[in-house]
Amino acid sequence: MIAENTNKGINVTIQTIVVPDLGGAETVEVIELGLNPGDSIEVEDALLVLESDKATMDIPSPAAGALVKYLVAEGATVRVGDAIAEIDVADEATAETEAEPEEVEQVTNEPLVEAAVATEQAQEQAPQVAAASSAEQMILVPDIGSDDKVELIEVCIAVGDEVNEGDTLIVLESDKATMDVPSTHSGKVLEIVVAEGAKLGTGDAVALFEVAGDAPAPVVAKPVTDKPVADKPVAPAAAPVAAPIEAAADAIQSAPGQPAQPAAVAAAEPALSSDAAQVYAGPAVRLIARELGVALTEVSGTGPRGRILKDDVSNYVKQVIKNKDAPAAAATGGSGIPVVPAVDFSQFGQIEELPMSKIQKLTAANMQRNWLNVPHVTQFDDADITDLEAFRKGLKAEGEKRGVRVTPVAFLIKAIGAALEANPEFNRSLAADGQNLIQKHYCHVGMAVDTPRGLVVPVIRDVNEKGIWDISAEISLLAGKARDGKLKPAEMQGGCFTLSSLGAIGGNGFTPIVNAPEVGILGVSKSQMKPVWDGAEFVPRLLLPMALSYDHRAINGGDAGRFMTHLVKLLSDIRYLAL
Ligand code: CAO
Repeated sequence: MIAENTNKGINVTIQTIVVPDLGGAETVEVIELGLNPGDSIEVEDALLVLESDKATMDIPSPAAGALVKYLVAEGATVRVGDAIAEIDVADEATAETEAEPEEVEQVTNEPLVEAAVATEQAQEQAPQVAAASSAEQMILVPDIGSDDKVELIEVCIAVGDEVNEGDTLIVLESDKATMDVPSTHSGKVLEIVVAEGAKLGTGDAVALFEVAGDAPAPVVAKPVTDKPVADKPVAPAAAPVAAPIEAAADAIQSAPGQPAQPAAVAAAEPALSSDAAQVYAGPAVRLIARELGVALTEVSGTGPRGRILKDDVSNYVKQVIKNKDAPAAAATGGSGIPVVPAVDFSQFGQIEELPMSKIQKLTAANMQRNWLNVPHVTQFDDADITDLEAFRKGLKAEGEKRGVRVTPVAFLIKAIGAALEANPEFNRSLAADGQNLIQKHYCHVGMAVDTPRGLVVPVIRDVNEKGIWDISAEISLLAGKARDGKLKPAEMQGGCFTLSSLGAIGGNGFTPIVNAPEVGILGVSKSQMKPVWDGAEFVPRLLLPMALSYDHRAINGGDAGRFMTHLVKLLSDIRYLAL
C-alpha cells in the first residue's frame, strides 16, 4: 500500500499510498477527496473514498502526518496498485519506519491479506440459501465474519417485489459500520421474516423468495475456516455478491485501535471532513445517487437516525423534476444552488396555503433568473428636485384642463430617455453569444406597476420623442390598464431600461433587480425635505433618493457614475431637458 521516499536531510518521509486489493473488483472510482494538501491526518483517518458498484471504501492513512497531494482526481477510475496519494509522515512515524521497515510492510499488507481471506470465505460460503420448497427459497444472512448479532436498520424490499441478484435486501449496522446485504438470488419476495430493529447474525433467515426454475439444492453454510491469515492465498476474484459483505463484515469486526480495514463500508462512519463524506447512506444508495447525479448532501434522510434511503433519493429526484416543470421553478432552486428545505409551518401555528397568481409565478421565475445571471452593482445618489416639484405643481391647473395628471414619474422617464441618449452604454444588451453588445437606437422605457395580481412592466415607447404631457398621459393609461389586467403583451415588450418608482409608497432606498436583457434599472424612493449645505448655510431642499442597478458585464462603474450624474443634473435643473 505504501512506497517510501525518505529525505533524511530534512527528516521527511513521503509515502505514496496505492490502491489496496479490492476484494474482487477490478476497478473502482475515486468518489471523494476529503482533504486539502497540508491537512494533518492521524493513523486510520480516511484519506479518500473509493467506490465499486457494490461497496464504498474508505482508504485510511497508515500513518500520522500531512497530506502532500492527491495523485488522482475525483471521478478517476483506479485499479489495485495505482498510486493515489502522497503523505508526509510525521517525524515519529519516520523514525519508526526507518527503524522497522518490516513492521510497516506488515501493517500495510494486513488489510490486503484480510481482504483476500474475505474473498476466499465469500467464495466458500456463497450462495447461502436453504430450500423451503421446490420453487421457494429462504434467503439467509451470509457470513458476516462475526458471531455477534448486528442491528437490522433498513428493510429495502417489500412483499411482491421482483428482486435481482445483487439488489440490497436489508442494511445491517453495528456501532462501527453499516453494510448492505445483497440478495443471493433473483426472485419474487413472498415473505419478509425480519423487521427493522431485529438483531441478525450469520445464517439468520431474511426473506422467502419464489425463484424462477427449479430451486437449487440447499447449501449448508460452512463455518469460517480458522486458518492463519498468512496461509491464505489471494483469491483471484470474489463472488460478486458475497465479497462486499465480507468487506463490510471486516469493518464491523474492527475494534478501536485495530488496523484500519481498507475495504470498510464507510457510510456509517463519516471520516472525511467533506460534506459528502458526512452523508449517512449506504453504498447502494450512494451508487444510485451518483448514477442520477444527485448530491446526497442535498437529500434529507428519513431512515433511522437520518439515514438516506433509496426512496429519499427517488423522492428528491421527483421533486427536482416537478420544480423544473413549474414556472416558478427558478424561485425554489436550480442552477446547482441548494434547495431551500421544505418546512411544515403548521407545526408552529395555524396556516393557509394561498395559490400564486400567474403574474406572481412569472415574476418569481424572472427575478430569480435575473438575480442569478446578472452580476449586479447598485449606485446611489440624491437628486435635488425642489425646482422640479415647484414647476410640476405649477402645471396642476393646466393638467386639469387637459385631463392629465402629472407626477414626478413623468419627469423621471423623460430624464431617463435623455440620460440613455447621452450615455448609450445603458441602452445596450448583451448578445446571446456573449461575444457582442447590441446597441439600441430606439429608446423605450419600462415602468414597474404595482397591481393586485402582481408586478407588471408596461413600456413607454420612444420617450425622447415625447413631451411631459404625452408621457404623463401614457403613464396613467398604461398604469390603469396594468391594474385592470388589460395590458397587451406588446405593451410590455421592447423596453431598453426600467424605472421602478416606490416614491408614492415610501422608503429611503432599495436595490432594484435588473430586468434582463436590459442592463440598467433605476429605483426611486420617496423624496424628502433635507437640510443641504449651499456653501454658506443649510437650506431646505427636496431630495429624491435614487438607486441605479446595472449589469456589470455590460456596464463599467465609470459609465454608471456618468449616467447617474447626468440624471441628477437633469432632474435638479429640468431646463437641461430642453437642450
Ligand atoms: N416622492 C414623493 N412623492 C411621490 C414620488 C416620490 N418619488 N413619486 C410619486 N409621488 C407622489 C405623486 O406625486 C402623487 O402625489 P400627488 O398626487 O400629490 O402629486 C402620489 O405620489 C401618487 O402617485 P401615483 O402612484 O398615483 O403615480 P406615480 O406616477 O407616482 O406612479 C406608478 C405610477 C405606476 C409608477 C405607481 O403607481 C406604481 O405602481 N409604483 C410601484 C412600482 C413598484 O412596485 N416598484 C417596485 C417593483 S420591484 O422592483
